[in-house]
Amino acid sequence: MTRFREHGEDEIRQWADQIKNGDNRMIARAISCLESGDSRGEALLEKLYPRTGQAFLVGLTGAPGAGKSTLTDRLITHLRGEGCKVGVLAVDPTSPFTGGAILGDRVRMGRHALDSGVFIRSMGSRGNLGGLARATREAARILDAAGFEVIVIETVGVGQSEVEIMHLADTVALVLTPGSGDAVQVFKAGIMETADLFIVNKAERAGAARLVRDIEEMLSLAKGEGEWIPPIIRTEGKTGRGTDELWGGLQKHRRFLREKGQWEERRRTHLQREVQTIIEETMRAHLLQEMNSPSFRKDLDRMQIRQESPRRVARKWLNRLLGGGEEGGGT
Ligand SMILES: Nc1nc2c(ncn2[C@@H]2O[C@H](COP(=O)(O)OP(=O)(O)OP(=O)(O)O)[C@@H](O)[C@H]2O)c(=O)[nH]1
Ligand SMILES: [Mg+2]
Repeated sequence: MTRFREHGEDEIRQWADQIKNGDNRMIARAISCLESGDSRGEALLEKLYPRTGQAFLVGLTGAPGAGKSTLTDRLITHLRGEGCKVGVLAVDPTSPFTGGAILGDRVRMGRHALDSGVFIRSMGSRGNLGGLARATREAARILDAAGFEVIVIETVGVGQSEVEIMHLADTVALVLTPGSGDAVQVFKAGIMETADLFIVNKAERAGAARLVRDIEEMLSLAKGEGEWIPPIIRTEGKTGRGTDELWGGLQKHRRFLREKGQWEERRRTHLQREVQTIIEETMRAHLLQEMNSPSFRKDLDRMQIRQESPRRVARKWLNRLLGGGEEGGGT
């Protein structure tokens, strides 16, 4: 944080202007900074933050190979037809690749590569999920500031990772496929509740109708009066069939949230969660550092010979972490 000053204000301002003008190369550089922890990323975000909050953030999740990228590609084409700028962040928590495109996505969405109204980026984790979620959220903000109106965040899998990533989306769509046993998995993992839309992709396959019925059944158990009832949308990524309905469903959900006052509420919840996460991660890092100190090892010794209790030691270190000073062992 103290390195802020090293990069001139001018450099950051200029860079921010280039991003606001939609310069995709500078956007890419900014995201790289955020991924690597380069302090210019944080400085840029400070500058750009007032400009953000405009984009519609769509989370697209589902099992590997469900067709998320194919559908995203269809959605891009559809939205470009309406003159809408689209950003895509393909997040793969299991992949160590960052900075470029994961090969498959380059193939799947590559035809938009020369369109400056489209920005596609793959983001992988270098082992730390929290870091990936943060970088993704911040990358979305860069795109938002650059005037991308719809930002699709594609993430793979079923588990903690995409639940975390989904906490940054306004609308979450879950992609399921016939015959994969997905629906049951999803139900068990409690992911049902986080989905605002269900997409049954590969709908040309036998078993699609059955999958729709299964989802309907689960939904009827789960949802209460007056709440948003997630639509089930059949798509065929391969042919593009259902893309209109998919975009229609996303828009409808956005309208619903706005009309019910849930749009701002959801975003406030996300902001609170974001701050909480930053504080928790920072505190944890400090704590682990403190626990490596000779002073903490002395406390360990004292606890072991029963001179001090764990609670008392914990309180002492908590006070220190919270800036309560060196109260010693007397509290
Ligand atoms: N039969 C059929 N195949 C489809 C359909 N949509 C996509 N696929 C194929 O399914 C495969 C996986 O599609 P992707 O779009 O890469 O799936 P993904 O969910 O992005 O996969 P990961 O990013 O690896 O998790 C590709 O070979 C697609 O061509 C569809 O509607 N029907
Ligand atoms: Mg994909």
